[in-house]
Amino acid sequence: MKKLLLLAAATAMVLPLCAQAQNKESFRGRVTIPLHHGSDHPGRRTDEAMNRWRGHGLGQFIHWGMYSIPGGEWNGKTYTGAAEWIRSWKDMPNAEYDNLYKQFDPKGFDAKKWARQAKEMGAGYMVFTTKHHDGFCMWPSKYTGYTVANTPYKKDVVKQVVDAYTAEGIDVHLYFSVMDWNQGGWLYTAPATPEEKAKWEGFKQFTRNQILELLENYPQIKGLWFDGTWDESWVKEYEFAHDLEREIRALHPGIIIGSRYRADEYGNRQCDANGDLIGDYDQSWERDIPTSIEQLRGNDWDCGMTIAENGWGYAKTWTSYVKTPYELISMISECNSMGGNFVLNFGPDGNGAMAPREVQIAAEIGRWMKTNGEAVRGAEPVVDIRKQGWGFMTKKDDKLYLHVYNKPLNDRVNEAIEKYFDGKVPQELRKWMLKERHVDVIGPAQGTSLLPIVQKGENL
Ligand code: JFZ
Repeated sequence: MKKLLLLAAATAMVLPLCAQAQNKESFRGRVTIPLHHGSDHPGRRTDEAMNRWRGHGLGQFIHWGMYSIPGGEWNGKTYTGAAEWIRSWKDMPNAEYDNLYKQFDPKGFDAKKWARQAKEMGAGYMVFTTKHHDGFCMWPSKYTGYTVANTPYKKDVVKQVVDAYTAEGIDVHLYFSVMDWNQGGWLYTAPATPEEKAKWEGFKQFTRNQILELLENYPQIKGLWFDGTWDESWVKEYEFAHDLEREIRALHPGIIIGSRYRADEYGNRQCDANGDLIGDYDQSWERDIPTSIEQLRGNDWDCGMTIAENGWGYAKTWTSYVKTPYELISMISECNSMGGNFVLNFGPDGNGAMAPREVQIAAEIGRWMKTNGEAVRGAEPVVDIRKQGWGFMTKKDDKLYLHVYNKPLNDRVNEAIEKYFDGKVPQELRKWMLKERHVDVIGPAQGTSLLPIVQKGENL
């Protein structure tokens, strides 16, 4: 008996959170180390702006910049890396890339058309590249000449995107790369010499100026999506970055910033030294989906996804596997079943036209969202029913949605439906049941759609 008690005490020390449920008295609280630049709010934000973001379920990412002109090809050769990284390819001289802006005059660019298409697809928000790693600014920044104002096109692209999407009721978040291959002060490693230090200080001010400029120019935006923050130079600027973050939040209450923006004082990125998420949502699930909701540890998250294997900017030729609409739609369900927003990327060409294959994918997703969007928008994960092999579940108010992708051979979905409905399976669902505890989810034929069906059960 004594031994058993000792064992229980030892377990309690190792697993204080589990022990808490069993024995309140032995739990002395979670041990954390004090951090000045760690998470500002362990756990989820529950304010209106964040609840709205969480409810989007589906978003659109757009990568558009000078890389869209070569579209992954130069001098007849195809770059097999991500098309927006073409400048770093040995077969493309930097000087040629850095002069592409002189030909930027996208006659086919129509932000309203993009916004309508995103609306049709069912996107609740969008993320737009204001400045990628190449440093080119899609808005007329006052702090560099390398902007859209100095192209033949001249007009502010970011403004048109923000206005058009906002008018469609789609929230806009702005992508901003801290790493900047054009600004002379950018460094990969922490500055060592006095000259480097001076240059780097200039770069920090430039970065701050540009971010504040975006906030001032486009006050309607709902979030900033930071990238290019992984190098030592920026990781060591945890104090500067944190101060700037506070400044941004004070200027723009409710703004949403992900976990990729800054590090803590120990150099930890995404999560701080205590394991708490830095920022408002977990940005580390890039082209990746967790296998279980537990991996997210209660944090909000987004999943940025490319249609091809990799590559975000326009590519004339996709050199890797291209996902089908069916796969992409199942990813919407999968991410939403774990509370994440699925953000699908589009890469318009140098003329502002969406590639026909992307237009078609958006339309297919839109067709599915039209019927099934209510199982995505504002829907929450279902944590009290164990994950099912046939697909995914979401819920909203008193509705349970079954997203069926792997139809069982016997056409029946056996799931713990009774548990969810507290033993009283509602009439609505009963009519799909072939036997107690078996639910037929095939339902009436929905046109000729080959796309998966979301079955809803209403708790009447
Ligand atoms: C970055 C960019 O380099 C890329 O071009 C694109 O804009 C994408 C959205 O973001 O790429 C990353 C950044 C982070 C990870 C992977 C690719 N990551 O944390 O796994």
